[in-house]
Amino acid sequence: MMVRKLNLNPPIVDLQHVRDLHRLNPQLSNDKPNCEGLMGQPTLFARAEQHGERTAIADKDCRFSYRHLLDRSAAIAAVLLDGSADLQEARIAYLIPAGFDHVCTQWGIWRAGGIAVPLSLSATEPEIRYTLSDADASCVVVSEALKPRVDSLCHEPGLRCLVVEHVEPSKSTGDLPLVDSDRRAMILYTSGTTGQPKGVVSTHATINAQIETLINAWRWEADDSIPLFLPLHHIHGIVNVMSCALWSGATIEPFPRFDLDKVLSRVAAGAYSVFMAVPTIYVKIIQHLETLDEQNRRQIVDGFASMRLMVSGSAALPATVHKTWAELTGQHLLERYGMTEIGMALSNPYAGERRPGTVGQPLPGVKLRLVSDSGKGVTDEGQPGQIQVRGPCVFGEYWRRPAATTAAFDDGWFQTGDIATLQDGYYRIMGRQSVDIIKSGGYKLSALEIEAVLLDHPAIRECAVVGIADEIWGETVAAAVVQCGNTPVDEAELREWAEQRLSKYKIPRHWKSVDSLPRNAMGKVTKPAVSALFS
Ligand code: MLC
Ligand code: AMP
Repeated sequence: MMVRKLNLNPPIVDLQHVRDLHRLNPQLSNDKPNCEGLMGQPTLFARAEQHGERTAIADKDCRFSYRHLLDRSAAIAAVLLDGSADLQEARIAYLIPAGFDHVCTQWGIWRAGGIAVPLSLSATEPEIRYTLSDADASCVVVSEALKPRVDSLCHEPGLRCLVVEHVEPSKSTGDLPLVDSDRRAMILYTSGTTGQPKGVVSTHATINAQIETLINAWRWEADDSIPLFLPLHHIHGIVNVMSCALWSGATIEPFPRFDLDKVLSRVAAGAYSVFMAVPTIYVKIIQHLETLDEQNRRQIVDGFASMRLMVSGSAALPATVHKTWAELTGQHLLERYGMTEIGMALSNPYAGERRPGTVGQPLPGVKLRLVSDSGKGVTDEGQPGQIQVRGPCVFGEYWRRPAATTAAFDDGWFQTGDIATLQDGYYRIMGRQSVDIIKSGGYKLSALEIEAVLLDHPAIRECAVVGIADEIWGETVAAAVVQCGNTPVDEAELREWAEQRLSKYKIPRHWKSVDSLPRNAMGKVTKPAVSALFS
């Protein structure tokens, strides 16, 4: 894969560009919440000052206070600045497991005026290379243990590599820049209906708005405690869990990944008041509980029962799972709907009926409408329409893709591509417009991206990737392949080859070798017919 030269010199903030963004998404200016921080630093840090000695992160045997976070992130900011006054929105990527160093790095980037680009711990080298190149990152911050994953990239001209453990605690920090809330803060890469992932750019104001609406709707408190096991290159883990907790003065217990036994032993110990996960995790826990003896099961169930809030999102929670969970624990899971580009948009009520199979009502500050195929607003009960959203939570732009940004908005409304109905005051997600988007275990995958990689295999002439309904994963990836020549393509060899190029969760679980792909009269592959091959 080709990589563009990485740029050492961060660009000057383009104020005209900021103004253009506000024109495209007028809500960025109109509904701006009160998010100016003390002394020009983002609000999160002013709040952290107030939380002072409270425990922010309980990591194995160590407890880190908000004061520790502020001190350490200032030291990291100073090293990133390296004598300059302001990173001026330079893109700083980071590959660090959940924990103290992860948070301090994200905060350090923000405090130095940079744009945070979190990398996926599951990413392969070509995927990391793509992200660094697309974001035009000037620096990658990495934990010592993960350094081998980026070693080969650190020779790229213009890319600085920084091992986070090497940042000296005593480093004098000097003045940190003033960072206005309209400045760009984060780029999250998301798969879409076009081949390669796109960077979703959020400003500090957008992120603050995404946090504040959840703090109010779900009544976050300083006494809350939450496990953090979701990946930190996606909005669910970053905003809903990590940032909401740290905004509130609550405590996070980080895990590098979802480790069922470790998480459940802490649940049994009554460690948490809030729990947020994707539906796959609830299904996995239910299956696991069935294998336990009564005493162990009871301890875990009691731990869940005593929590004040349990949330499910990122994919549809089957009504049967909602019901089973309620029978097991007495907890009615609060299902909500969101997206990288818009934060959280719909939520069942904190107080009030949480209706299984629905995603509730618009969150405070979120304006939402349903639009039919013909472009008309849907007003009739039970009629489907595409969800469109506007408000201060909505992102500003796809990174360096002005045409894609323009195409994503309809007169200031972001077009989600998700179809919903409204009945009895509750929204219900009915599906997606695109057959090329797959949701597996809460991860959004692009069939086109996976197809493009598979087509690079010398033995594959054609292929079509689809999502197949699955009880645990929601959907799993399946690939129909037409091989070149007569030598059969070996599935194990294909898988191993794909593992060098794609994150494991993108690799097809089902393969089918076919003589030709089903196509319509226009010669276009018909994805429903491809799905039928696997039924
Ligand atoms: C892991 N595997 C997956 C997978 N996750 N395969 C398909 N889809 C996935 N999502 C693979 C592993 O690599 C492994 O492969 C095998 O499945 C079994 O692994 P496991 O150990 O049993 O699974 P685990 O590692 O525990 O992962 C499951 C999971 C994880 C659910 C914890 O997928 C996860 O963290 N998902 C959350 C994603 C997320 O945060 N999405 C939010 C996007 S933001 P092998 O070959 O080794 O057997 C968004 C907006 C919003 O959507 O509204 O929130
Ligand atoms: P992402 O782009 O990774 O942020 O994923 C966002 C997508 O996840 C949305 O566009 C929806 O398709 C899906 N999604 C999120 N929450 C739900 C939910 N509660 N029910 C159904 N789909 C959901």
